[in-house]
Amino acid sequence: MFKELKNLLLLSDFGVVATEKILCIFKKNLNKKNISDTKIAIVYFKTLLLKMLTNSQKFEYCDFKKIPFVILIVGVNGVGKTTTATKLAYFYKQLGHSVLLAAGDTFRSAAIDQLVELGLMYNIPVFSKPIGSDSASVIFDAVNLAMQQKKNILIIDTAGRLHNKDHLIQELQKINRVIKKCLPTAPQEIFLVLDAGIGQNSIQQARIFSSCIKITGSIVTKLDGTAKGGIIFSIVNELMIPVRYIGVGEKITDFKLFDQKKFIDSFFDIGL
Ligand SMILES: Nc1nc2c(ncn2[C@@H]2O[C@H](COP(=O)(O)OP(=O)(O)O)[C@@H](O)[C@H]2O)c(=O)[nH]1
Ligand SMILES: [Mg+2]
Repeated sequence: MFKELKNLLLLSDFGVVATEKILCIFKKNLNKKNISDTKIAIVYFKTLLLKMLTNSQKFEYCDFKKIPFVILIVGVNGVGKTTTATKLAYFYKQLGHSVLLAAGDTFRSAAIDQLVELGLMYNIPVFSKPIGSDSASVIFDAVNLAMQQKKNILIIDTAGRLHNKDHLIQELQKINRVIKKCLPTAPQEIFLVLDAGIGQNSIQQARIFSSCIKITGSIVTKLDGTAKGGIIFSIVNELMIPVRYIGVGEKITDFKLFDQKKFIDSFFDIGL
């Protein structure tokens, strides 16, 4: 059973460190609780995983009364930031909130066009400036506009250049400063977008970003692919970054709140 569980965790992208930690705690507790029946042990294993996840999955629920509620979307290129910013905007719009999107990635014209097109498609207003504009000035104006128009939520897409850590720190801190200049309590959320498809590399990205800025949650994308999603466990348990939403496809509605219980159950679909 231990060997099977170890294989299951490793094949599901939990990574070596988390796998060993989980199995070690599991074995100790089995002895303590005197469990010898395999079926009971597996049920207990699932409970233990859920408990480990829940203990670290701590965050405050969004208080949308603080208008505008500002959400900053960060992450490296290609992980799905722009798509996710739009999915999130659509998600909140369906709940009845007024949402504004801001095209903070001003380095590539394709990035601005992508957000503007998505906004048009789903009837969500997008604030943008021409390519090459200073990203901080786009963000400054977007926060002011959201305040003027009394929008409930402002979602800011950013560029994902990760030249080096110093550069990243400077850029993120500049954005943070600019937002606070307009609205000292903002951004209320800083969501880090991570691609489940790149497995353990996501952990490294999460480490770098959380050492630069206070990440309040992560959104894990591309869980519809071959990725088994075990990295979610490390993001939450090891890095203490709560996973808030997941992306499960390219369509606007392929987006869900992260459900811990369903997540744990999904690993046992194979009939263990
Ligand atoms: N299959 C799948 N593809 C996704 C998901 N989220 C984003 N993508 C795709 O990933 C690619 C990069 O997304 P984009 O939002 O441009 O990434 P960015 O560079 O971080 O802004 C696009 O082709 C998206 O359609 C997801 O949850 N599942
Ligand atoms: Mg983008």
